[in-house]
Amino acid sequence: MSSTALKTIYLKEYTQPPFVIDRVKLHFELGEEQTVVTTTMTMRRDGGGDGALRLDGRHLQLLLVKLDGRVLMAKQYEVDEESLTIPMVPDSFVLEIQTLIKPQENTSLDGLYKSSGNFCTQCEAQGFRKITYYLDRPDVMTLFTTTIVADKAKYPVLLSNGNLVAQSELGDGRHSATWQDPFKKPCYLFALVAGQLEFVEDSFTTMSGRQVALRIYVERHNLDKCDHAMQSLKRAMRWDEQVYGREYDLDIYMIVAVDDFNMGAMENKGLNVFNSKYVLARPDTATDADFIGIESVIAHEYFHNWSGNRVTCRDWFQLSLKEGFTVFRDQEFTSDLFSRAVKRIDDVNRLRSYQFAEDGGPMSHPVRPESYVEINNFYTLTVYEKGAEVVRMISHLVGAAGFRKGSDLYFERHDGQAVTTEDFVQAMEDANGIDLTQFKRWYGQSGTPRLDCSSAYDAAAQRLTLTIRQSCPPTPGQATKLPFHIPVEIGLLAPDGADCPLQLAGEAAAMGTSRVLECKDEVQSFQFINIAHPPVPSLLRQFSAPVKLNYPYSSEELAFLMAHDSDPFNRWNANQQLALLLLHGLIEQKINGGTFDLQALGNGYSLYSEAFGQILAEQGGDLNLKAMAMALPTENYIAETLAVVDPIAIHEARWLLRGALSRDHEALLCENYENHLEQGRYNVKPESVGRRAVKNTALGLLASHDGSGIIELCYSQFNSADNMTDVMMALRCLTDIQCDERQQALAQFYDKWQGEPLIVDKWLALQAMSRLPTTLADIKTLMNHPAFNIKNPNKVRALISSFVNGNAYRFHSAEGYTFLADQIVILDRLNPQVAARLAAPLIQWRRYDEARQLLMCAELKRILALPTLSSDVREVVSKGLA
Ligand code: B3K
Ligand code: ZN
Repeated sequence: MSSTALKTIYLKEYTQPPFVIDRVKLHFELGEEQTVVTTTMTMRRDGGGDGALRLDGRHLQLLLVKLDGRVLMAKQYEVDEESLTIPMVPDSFVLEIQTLIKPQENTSLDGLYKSSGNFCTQCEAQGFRKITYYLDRPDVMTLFTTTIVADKAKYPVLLSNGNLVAQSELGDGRHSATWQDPFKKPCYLFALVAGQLEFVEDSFTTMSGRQVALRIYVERHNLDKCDHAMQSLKRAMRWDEQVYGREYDLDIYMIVAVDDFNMGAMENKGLNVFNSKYVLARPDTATDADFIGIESVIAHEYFHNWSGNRVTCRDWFQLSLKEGFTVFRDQEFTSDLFSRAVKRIDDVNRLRSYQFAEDGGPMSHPVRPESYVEINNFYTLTVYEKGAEVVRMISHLVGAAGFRKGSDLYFERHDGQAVTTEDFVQAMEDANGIDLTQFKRWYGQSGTPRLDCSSAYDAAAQRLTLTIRQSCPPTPGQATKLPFHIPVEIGLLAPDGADCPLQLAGEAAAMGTSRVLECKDEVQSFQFINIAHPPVPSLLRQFSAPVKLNYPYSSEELAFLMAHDSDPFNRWNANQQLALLLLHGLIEQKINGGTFDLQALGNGYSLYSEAFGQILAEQGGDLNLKAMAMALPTENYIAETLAVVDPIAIHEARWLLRGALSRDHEALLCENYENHLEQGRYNVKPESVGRRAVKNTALGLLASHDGSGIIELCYSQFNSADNMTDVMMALRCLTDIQCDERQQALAQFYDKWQGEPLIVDKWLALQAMSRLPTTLADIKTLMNHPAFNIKNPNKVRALISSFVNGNAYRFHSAEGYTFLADQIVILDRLNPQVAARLAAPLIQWRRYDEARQLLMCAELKRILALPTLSSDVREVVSKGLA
């Protein structure tokens, strides 16, 4: 896109497709110089009318158009940058189109492209139109037959969706394979892979007794890193049968790992293409977090087979229909297999650290957006993570059994269809006999709602009145909001720490000790009776809604909740809120020009420190939870709670508090380190992961003050560890300390792993996240290192995204902003999707002080002034400045 005009697409302008494609045959001749694609579509008009046929297409060289076997002359059709239009077509016809493309030159990694010499595709959302002219929209579902022809020596493996129905040798060194997909699908789920790949194989017997072949295709040297992915796939298949009653529907399920990929993975029917980061793992090459991430992404893509493929989206405004629901499904899978509380804390941390910022910034949009310029800019935390929260709230409202009834009805009613979020909610309503009309505002209103809560205890009446007032700040295009339907799960803690039985005024008896209050009005009061002593409310248990909750807790009350709340999420959250009170105090001291003085903050520090000591002293229990309780709020979440963000003050305040805790509890931390050293062979069972998490969190804390022997301890863990989790933590600590061991360890690590791209990414990311003052200079040097390649998104994420999104302390400077803008400009020409994503921190400029605002805006304006700019970057930057 070279002009400055952006074309906006609106949900309200949706119309049904005027044509149906009953069948499509695709024929690919893959070559080094060029690839020729022949597309044969059997089509008919739908819904009357006699309008022209307009097909989407981009960057295509059109070779031939045939209508019902007759070649059309150039004057019989029109071609522009975005489409091919044939003014006159009969009511039903066969259209054949031949296009020429150059996958080897495609650096956008969208459409057909090459990665490590192999051909692969990414068609969601609109990559198929870069392969051939087509009705590239998700509500056009078709039966696909795909033939691939290629040089056999270079591309021995030829894959597409569905079942392999024919193979042949062509005699000239080339061979061909034909795949047929028996399920109708939109073209965004089409996939093709051709290359030098090998596979590991396993099988799965479905609940109805069908055998499914499972294959993971990788480059030969990675064959020994597929086991975890394969086991994860089988666990996901079983879980979806048990929890949702969903069975796999083809005879083969294939996963291909590629190194160059814009996102995590893609759920193409029967042929998932994955970023190798979410497939490859061995104890010595991948961390615990990598193992858990692989299991969750493998499951996510598998779950899409029903929530996305069998039932797909009518249009791209409905993206959260498949993404929000599938994220919810993968979250529940991890909760069931790993630890519910830990998973919830992880997800809420991400939501509050990143999605809240998006929802409060210039790109804020509803879970179901109303308009977009570039759909790829809407694969966001809001559509995915907040979308999952919206599905989770429905599950809170209808309960687990009601949710299953709703999902059964949804899948049964809409199998083979392209539908909307309305259809999803309708199924939940119909299956449960409830009215979710008001609830649907969660799909249409953007912004993070705020709940202001207060309570009043009446000792004479033994009654507690809890008042909840909801509001939602204005967001772009939405000045005012209507009240949301919010499930707020609560409990009340008696002075001895036990949960009070809950009885609302008007109820005959108490029911349970935790319950979901349904808030629908701007202000609502709830009266709990038979409460003998003033209780401490535990609000928003399990984080039952994606909101910002305020309640005037004292430090003592928070310490009390930390110790006694029966809801593990809220125990952790009380810990975070108590730490936040301290951090806010410290940040204020710094901003007011003073020096940090913990003692000037009253008894807050002693309360927190005491509670922290108790956590360290605890024996047994969920060690993963313990590790999380040992961690202070993330810098990004702290920023989220401040009116004006000062990243330097935030980092330094947090660092000071870490240091103080670490000094005051040095002995206990050392004990925790020693007591949780691993015995036996590495495994990723929750207990083992938890032991490493506690040990390494202790190490990290110890490394945040200059205690004696810490460098030696880190360096020795780095050298002796038999697993990547321990190596990485040791190296991460060293990367923050200026010492000889830092240089040695970084050099040793690179020497050892330079042949493994995913491990080199870790090495780059650690250096980008360092708190040392030389970080930006080091990054600039690393950009010229053979380890870096700007065309590879994993490398960009490792070195650049880690820095700008995860190292606010070193990023927020004039040099940091200029550096980022420079990279966006370079990347825009290579890979607009990746470039647009990088702009996220800059468009948040309104959150900072005036000096930073000016610097950030100047960089945004510099980008926007460029004569050529992709629509991806242009949309984000122009909305960012609006
Ligand atoms: N559906 C894909 C994302 C495609 C991104 C297109 N820009 C992966 C997923 O969410 O499962
Ligand atoms: Zn998805």
